[in-house]
Amino acid sequence: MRNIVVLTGAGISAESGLATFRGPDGLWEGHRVEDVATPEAFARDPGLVQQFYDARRVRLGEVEPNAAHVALARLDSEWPGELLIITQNVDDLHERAGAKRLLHMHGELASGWCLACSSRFPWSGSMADGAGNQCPRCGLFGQVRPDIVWFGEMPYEMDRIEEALSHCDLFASIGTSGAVYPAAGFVQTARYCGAHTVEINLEPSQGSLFFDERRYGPAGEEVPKWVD
Ligand code: BJW
Repeated sequence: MRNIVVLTGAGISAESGLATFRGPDGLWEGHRVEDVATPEAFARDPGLVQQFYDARRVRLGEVEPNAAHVALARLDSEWPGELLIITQNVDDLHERAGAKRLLHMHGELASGWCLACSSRFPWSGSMADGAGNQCPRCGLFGQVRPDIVWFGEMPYEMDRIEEALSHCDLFASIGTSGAVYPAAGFVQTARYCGAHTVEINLEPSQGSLFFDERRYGPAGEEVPKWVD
């Protein structure tokens, strides 16, 4: 066993205090994620969408990585073979725990994207506040959007992901419901290419039948046990 790919979703950050999307607390002020995380929603009501991400950016400053993030960072630092952590999460808890071999396929809360000049840059403030929404590169106001992959948009680094999936020996999926593609299909790609597949979740996901091994319980307990 040499090459490992780990896919993470909102469930790995739940014990840090960040709400998942489709759980009982998965609504933001009555909105489903499918209603705010789309280019159409942003075109219709940019203020609402900016407030959704502003609130999550503020919340991110109040939480810490948990034992599952720490265990994966340890795996990253100690594993001698290839390893790639693909997170669907837009939080920065993996990197704050020390993970290095990591990519954010759905973007990052702490990144802004200017629609006027197309540049991307670190972002920590509010975007809903028009006076604060100034691109640090071109200087225009009101053109910075969250650097987040919404429904209908192409997730980041798909070529690198496909390449890693095609030659991994072990694929682990942690804390994701398997409701959103293309990430939900990664287990089938890895399995087709010969990998052993493991699911770690509170309960069986929508794709649970595609996994060779299933471990059910809180990520903060199950991930350290699996890494050990
Ligand atoms: C715990 C726990 C604990 C709780 N311990 N576990 C095929 C069929 C039909 C539709 C499509 C299709 N292919 C594409 C689509 C369209 C669409 C899609 O998938 N729609 C579905 C609703 C069907 N996909 C897209 O539009 C994507 N783009 C795309 O496909 O481009 C074209 C393309 C084609 C071919 C190749 C490549 C590309 C883009 C998707 C963008 C998703 N964006 C969001 C929001 C933005 C980020 C943000 O705001 O944060 O990303 S949606 C939201 O869902 C977010 C998440 O990353 C994503 C996944 O959610 P996740 O992480 O699984 O969270 P939950 O809440 O669903 O589940 C949490 C899990 O944790 C649960 O299972 C709990 O049990 C568990 N859990 N506590 C362990 N303590």
